[in-house]
Amino acid sequence: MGTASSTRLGGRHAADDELMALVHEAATNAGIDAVGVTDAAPFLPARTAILERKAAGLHAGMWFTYGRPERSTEPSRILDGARSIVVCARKYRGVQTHPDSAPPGSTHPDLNSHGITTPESTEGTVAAYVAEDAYGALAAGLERICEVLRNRGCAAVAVSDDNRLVDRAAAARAGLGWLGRNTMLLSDELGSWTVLGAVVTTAVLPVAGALQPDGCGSCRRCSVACPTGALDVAGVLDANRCFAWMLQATGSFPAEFRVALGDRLYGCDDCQVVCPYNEDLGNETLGNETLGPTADTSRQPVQLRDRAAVSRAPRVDVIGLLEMSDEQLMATFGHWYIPRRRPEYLRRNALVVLANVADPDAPDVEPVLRQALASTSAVVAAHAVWAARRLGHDDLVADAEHDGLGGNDPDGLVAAELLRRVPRRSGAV
Ligand code: B12
Ligand code: SF4
Ligand code: SF4
Repeated sequence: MGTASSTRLGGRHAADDELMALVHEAATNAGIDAVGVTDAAPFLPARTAILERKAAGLHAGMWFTYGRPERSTEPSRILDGARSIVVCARKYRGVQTHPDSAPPGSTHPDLNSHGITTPESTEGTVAAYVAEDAYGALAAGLERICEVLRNRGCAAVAVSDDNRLVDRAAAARAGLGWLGRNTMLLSDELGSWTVLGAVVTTAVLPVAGALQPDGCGSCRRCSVACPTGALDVAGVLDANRCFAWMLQATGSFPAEFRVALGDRLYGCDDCQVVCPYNEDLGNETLGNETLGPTADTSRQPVQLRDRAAVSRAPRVDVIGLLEMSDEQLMATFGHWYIPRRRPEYLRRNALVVLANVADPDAPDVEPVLRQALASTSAVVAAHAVWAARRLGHDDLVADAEHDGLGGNDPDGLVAAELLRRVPRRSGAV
């Protein structure tokens, strides 16, 4: 069983402290907000949790750490002779838009270098971490720490959001926070708007950072706010119901969740926005200030469904996205996790958002629907059928059928959409 408590303090050397001081200095200089150290013992509770979720089908076929749990919970598989893990958290700073720096070839000059804009009415929201290169900045910091350790003759390997390590379990064991009801690593100081990473090393470092007690208490805000009920069981996420996964999965977007998806284009932050530990980013406008983290919010209405309240969520114009060529789209959004690097999946997400948010009569809606209905991608054409019908543009579907819609439909995706009953937007004729 691993530990984060100070078990080696009695035999601690000045050299340990000096090395840790250098590690902290490297981390701080790289903008890392919290550092903890744990030993390299396997993460057995996490392995059990992964196996249980797989057995229950809650992983929805995801690979990541679920693919080979015996590897992702065993640090010595990352580095032979591993003795310690330096675990780091970096808080993302919120949305920084740079309207003047449009990517080359962008059809929408107001897209910034992260492809983010704030257009009039056809906008999709994007998870807050995407507004900046949170993982890139963290990875640079982890590399600095590796250099410090290698300079002392120790081997060191950096991992972050990598299939080889369960980051949250490592962070919790290193004392960086507790695992919340929403499964996020949370702390009093940083909340959960953090990305996590680790340096696995052969150095024997003084374990630092005591295990933090649960801070959720009787709070249930995240469970109540989750639009799909993915967090009904405390600390257990049902990925089949989680938008963050659905938006990254291959195939058709599950029809039963398309309307509930609302304007989410990439990722979902709802279970973090409502968390009282995150009040500095996102939920300050929700009007729930009087509720502390231990308040019982069971079935109390959370006003998150007013998407405007998520005032600092990054946004992308989905019309602009749908107008882009494959090359433009990948140049602008290629830093996102796009399944199999296939632009059709981002277009799929954009069509569902378009159907949920666009004014059906807006002049640029019809052209992008026509273009999508004519797509050679069955995924795009199928979701265009749904979007057109939801927006009351059945005539466009009829035209497309006349022009050979579904000609390239090996998996029957378009055929299935043509048979589906579509919930029409109110106001759409
Ligand atoms: C697979 C994955 C996903 C999947 C599944 C997430 C899940 N909860 O299982 C999907 C695609 C849905 C996803 C979504 C998101 N993810 Co993700 N994801 C991962 C990944 C690759 C593996 C996670 C994992 O191992 N899950 C397996 C399960 C068993 O572990 P766990 O989720 O940590 O669960 C622990 C708790 O449930 C706890 N537990 C068990 N029983 C109980 C009971 C109670 C009562 C309690 C309180 C706890 C508890 O023990 C479990 C094991 O430690 C990690 C990166 C990595 N390599 O670790 C990133 C990671 C977890 N994701 C991250 C982020 C940022 C996100 C999103 C916020 C992105 C977004 N905005 O869309 C959302 C958040 C959704 C959410 N509430 O989790 C960060 C989290 C940072 C943090 N502060 O916690 C990570 C660590 C990436 C990183 N390196 O920064 N993610
Ligand atoms: S990310 Fe969204 S859908 Fe997933 S558990 Fe959190 S609130 Fe629910
Ligand atoms: S919203 Fe409440 S229950 Fe959910 S993670 Fe935050 S403090 Fe815990």
